[in-house]
Amino acid sequence: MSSRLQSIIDGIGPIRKVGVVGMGYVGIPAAALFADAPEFEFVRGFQRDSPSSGYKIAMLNRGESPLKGEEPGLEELLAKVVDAGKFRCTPDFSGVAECDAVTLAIQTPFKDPKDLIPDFSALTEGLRQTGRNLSEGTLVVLESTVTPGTTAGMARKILEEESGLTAGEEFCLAHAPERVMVGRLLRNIREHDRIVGGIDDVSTARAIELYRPVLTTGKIIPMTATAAEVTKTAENAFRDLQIAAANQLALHCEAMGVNVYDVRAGIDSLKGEGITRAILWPGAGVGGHCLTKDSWHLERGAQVLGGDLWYPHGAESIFGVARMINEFMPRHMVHLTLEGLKRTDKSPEGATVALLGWAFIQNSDDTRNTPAEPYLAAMEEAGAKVRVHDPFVERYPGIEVSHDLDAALEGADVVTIFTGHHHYASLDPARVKELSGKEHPVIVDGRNAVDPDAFIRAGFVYKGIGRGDRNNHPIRE
Ligand code: SAJ
Repeated sequence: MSSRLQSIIDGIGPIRKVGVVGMGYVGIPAAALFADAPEFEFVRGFQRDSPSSGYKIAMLNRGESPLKGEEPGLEELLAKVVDAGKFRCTPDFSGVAECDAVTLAIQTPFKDPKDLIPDFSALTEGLRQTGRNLSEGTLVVLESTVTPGTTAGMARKILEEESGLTAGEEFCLAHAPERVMVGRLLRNIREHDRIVGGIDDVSTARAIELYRPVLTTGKIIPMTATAAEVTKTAENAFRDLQIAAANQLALHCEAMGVNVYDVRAGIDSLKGEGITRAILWPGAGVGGHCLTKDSWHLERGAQVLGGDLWYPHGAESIFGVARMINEFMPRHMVHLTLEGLKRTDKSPEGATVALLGWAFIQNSDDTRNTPAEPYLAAMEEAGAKVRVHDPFVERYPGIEVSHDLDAALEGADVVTIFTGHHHYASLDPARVKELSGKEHPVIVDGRNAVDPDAFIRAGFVYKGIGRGDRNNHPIRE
């Protein structure tokens, strides 16, 4: 424990002034909650005045949220803290010098997951700006999801270079990974347990002081900074693994002529204290900003940090295999589509495909890393004409997204359900067939959205993920 750092902090006293770098899905709710806590005097939101995000500064200073979609309580909270003079957003990073604590919530995508090299450019820029204005005794917290080893490694190095101060001696440094989820940003920060990991005990204690006031039912879970980084990346790697296990089971069930959803219900029935199976849902693929990258952060951490990484020689990491299976599912949707067309002696060349659902997750407009994209590319490669429908998505670069379901279904040889939007559960087989104008249109269900028998009775060729019990049904004339 650094007594020098502790005495500097004792001289400063309790955290009163907070800075949040990065006004996005993570930073905005965090800043609003810090500003609403009576323990803190003011909160500064630091946002680069860039062409893509600079507009947020004025919006936030009017108490308006620049985030899309419904976020219960956020607009009201922002208006409250702005009116109370407790929160302001600024592009001027010199204000970091007045802060007792600064959190950084900046995206860390991968340029290309294959080479496992994350794109830390935005985070690096935020660290440099923070370091240049850092005062002695300030606590710096990374909230972004980072490769294990980043906080005590790259981040520490940049902050020390830019400030001339020494982490653990003259300023505190910690990692407190975000667990926000779209649609429940405030609730998650208040109610989820908060992992808080410092590079030393003094930093951990100071970070606990920062986060405790914003938690309601959530508890603080202290650990080291690197353990916190591993926890965050692993909690998403485990979810990706669970989904991959459900997807592999679905493929097995197709091969064995079994309905995976019956099997899933059976497995899920095994309950009781200490017994868990937590089987998730098979589907058309895994998109989003979290699961598609966090396993690679974890793997890279093990490679970069791992000293004697003992693993079965030549065996691929289970998390890497999980990623491969989840990335395979859109290709399996192509296979089911081609098999369906084959049953009606149709070639994909010139076929019309109505692709229902472009968002990566049901009842959302979020399209990040949508698994529908590789499916569309492969079907167009096979010569099909693909029309995309999504009731929530307004636009997507290079893709025309229709909100008119009837128009999308008009003349379709194939109807493919990629996202489990509630709109698709009520598709009427007779209506869909009439719109398609085909004797035996194909329906490919990637999210168990429709009743196979209703469509088979109407003369459709049905194919569904995991539906080994229906995928080779006789075609009704
Ligand atoms: N998916 C499946 N089967 C499932 C669950 C999801 O195929 O059983 C697919 C979805 O269709 C989607 C993708 O996986 O394409 C990701 O879905 P998700 O529910 O994991 O949603 P995300 O990507 O927004 O994950 C976030 C994560 N939250 C944070 O990183 C803070 C994750 O840790 C949460 O568990 C998840 O939200 C959640 O549970 O909502």
